[in-house]
Amino acid sequence: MRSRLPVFVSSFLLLSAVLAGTVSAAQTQSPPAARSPLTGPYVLPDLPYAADALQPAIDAETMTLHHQRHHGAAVTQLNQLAASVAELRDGAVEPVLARVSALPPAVRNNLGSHYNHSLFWLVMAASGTGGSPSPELTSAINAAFGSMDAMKQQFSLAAATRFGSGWAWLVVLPDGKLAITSTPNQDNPLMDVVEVRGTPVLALDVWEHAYYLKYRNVRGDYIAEWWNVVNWNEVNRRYVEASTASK
Ligand code: MN3
Repeated sequence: MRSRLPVFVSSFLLLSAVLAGTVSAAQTQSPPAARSPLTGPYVLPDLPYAADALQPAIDAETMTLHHQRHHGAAVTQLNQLAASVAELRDGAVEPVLARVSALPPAVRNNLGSHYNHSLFWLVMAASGTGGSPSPELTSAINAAFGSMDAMKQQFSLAAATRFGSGWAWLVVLPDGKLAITSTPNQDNPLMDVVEVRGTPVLALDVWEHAYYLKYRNVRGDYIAEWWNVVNWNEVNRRYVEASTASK
């Protein structure tokens, strides 16, 4: 035991120096360049389908670039940020989003991107394989919006009118009701910086990188086609999970 003492003492001194601000936390970690999506706490998830599976709604080139380059870049950035932001070291997502206002803006952008895209891939499926809205979800949609068509119209409008880059959401509010909202950039309804907070059950990425190769500037056509690849089985599952948690 005695032989471990010097290590303990030097660790203690280093920790004291970090707390005192004389050594930055970053200096105690691997240099950022050494981190990658394969070695950091955050990992780029595989797509749950082939890159061309959602055609014609989403073309294979867009899907590959979107997943590998855009989502991939956010994961790489997060793993670099984890060197200096203690909250990111264990790969946590939801609890960090809930207090993101207290953290550097890069956390809001990159952890938002990672959460949003990870969800986006899952709430889509090849046309004809995503099932349909469950009786429970349908009944909640009817209660909140009047009908499935009215919900789709309101969601599509939120997506179409989001100025610049952002996302449209169907969320379960803390009181268990459904609502539609949209957020700019990579913000999402789990963050403590948005107007409407809730648990997302459906998400649509309306950044230009999500549709420009195929649809050019016509975001409305992308939104209309996208409804054909919604994975209702996953939305149903998330609705049950979120509405149970809100009770
Ligand atoms: Mn995107």
